Amino acid sequence: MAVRSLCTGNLLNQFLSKKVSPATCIKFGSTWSNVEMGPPDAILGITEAFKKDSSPQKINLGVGAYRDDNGKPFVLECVKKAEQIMLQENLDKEYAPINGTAEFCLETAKLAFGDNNPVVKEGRNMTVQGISGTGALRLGAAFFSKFYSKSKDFWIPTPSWGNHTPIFKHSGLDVKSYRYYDPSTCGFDFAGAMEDISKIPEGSVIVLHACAHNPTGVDPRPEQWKEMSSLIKKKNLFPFFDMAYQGFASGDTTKDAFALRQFVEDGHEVALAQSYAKNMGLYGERAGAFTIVCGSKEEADRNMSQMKIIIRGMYSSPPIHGAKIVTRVLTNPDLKNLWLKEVKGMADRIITMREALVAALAKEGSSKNWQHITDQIGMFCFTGLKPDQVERLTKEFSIYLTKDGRISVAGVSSHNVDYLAKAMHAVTK
Ligand code: IK2
Repeated sequence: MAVRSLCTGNLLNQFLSKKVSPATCIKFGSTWSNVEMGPPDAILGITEAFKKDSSPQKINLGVGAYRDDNGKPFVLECVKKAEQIMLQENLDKEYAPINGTAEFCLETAKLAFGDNNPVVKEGRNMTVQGISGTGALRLGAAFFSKFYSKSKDFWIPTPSWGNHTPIFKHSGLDVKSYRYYDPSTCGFDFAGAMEDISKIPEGSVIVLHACAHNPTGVDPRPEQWKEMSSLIKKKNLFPFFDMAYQGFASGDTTKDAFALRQFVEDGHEVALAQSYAKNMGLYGERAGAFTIVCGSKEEADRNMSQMKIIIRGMYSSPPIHGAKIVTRVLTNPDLKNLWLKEVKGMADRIITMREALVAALAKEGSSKNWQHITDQIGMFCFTGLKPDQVERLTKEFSIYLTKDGRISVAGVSSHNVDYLAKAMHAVTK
């Protein structure tokens, strides 16, 4: 009976005359028989391969998740304390408002733009909770796709976080790219970026990593950001910031918000996606936000009403637990101070590991210039390793990283840094 309902026509006739088996009939006759196996995710697929490796020395430098010096996932103390408070409050599990709670959105906007920024004081920020940074980007993309009439072109840096292109394309936007990284210096191609930006058609959207650029770890200097801001203004481009690492780059949340705040001061109407995955270690809680800086509160209210319609049709309302943790941490002065110390602690450990890796490479006798490892900032380092060298690292040393030579420095520890340096030297000498 199952076979009869699954296959039709010639296939059914062949089955009835016993020329094909029921299994074949179901396989080729089923509704989804034309769905091909997709490739594993470029980043998350690495963890799957890492898990299967039985080497005791294996290292996972693929995914961007912070690890302590013992290679263990790290739950921040401020988060644990916030959760203890929440447990005592015996909270309910009611739905959040469509756009997230007002308190979460206000605190998140204050963190990005600054407590006394006129944008927040005048209520010109349309801020909604997003499902972490990815969800925030996706909401922004949906809003631009529907309401931004000047262009459908989103210009991202080369290279950019691998998920930017699918997120924007999924909303029907066109993704184009401008020069950013210079492989010859493993640093920022400022001249190339400025030249390309000057050629982007007016009205286009330009995507900027606010700090700790992923995957390169290469950020513009403050004076370069200022020049980029005035060119982007002159060209009438719309700056769309992705800030997934506030505090994680330098260890200072104010310093890491420099570019965003500079653009706002320069009079840009910016869009912003934020994430608490890295800086509060809330990876799986999916807490983030999307903001558009508007011309007035009234305009922000109108945008909000439309954004709520988009969210309602997508997932109705956001998850509550992570957002409640964030709100507790940011509104309780003791917890906030503890958080700021813990973010700095994570950033400092990463900076120390960069230095340790360069020192260990020198000790191995590497004559290559590895200075870019310490020049770059944030969770990732674009090592400059070529695909064949990456392949050797994985095959011969059980060290897992993305094909483009990116390593998550958060996966380096005082226990594995010498082994990593030895392996990097072996494949580059
Ligand atoms: N935007 C950027 C630039 C990011 O790097 C991320 C997080 N990426 O981390 C995974 C990896 O590259 O290994 C995000 C946005 C979104 O992160 P989330 O959705 O987890 O908040």
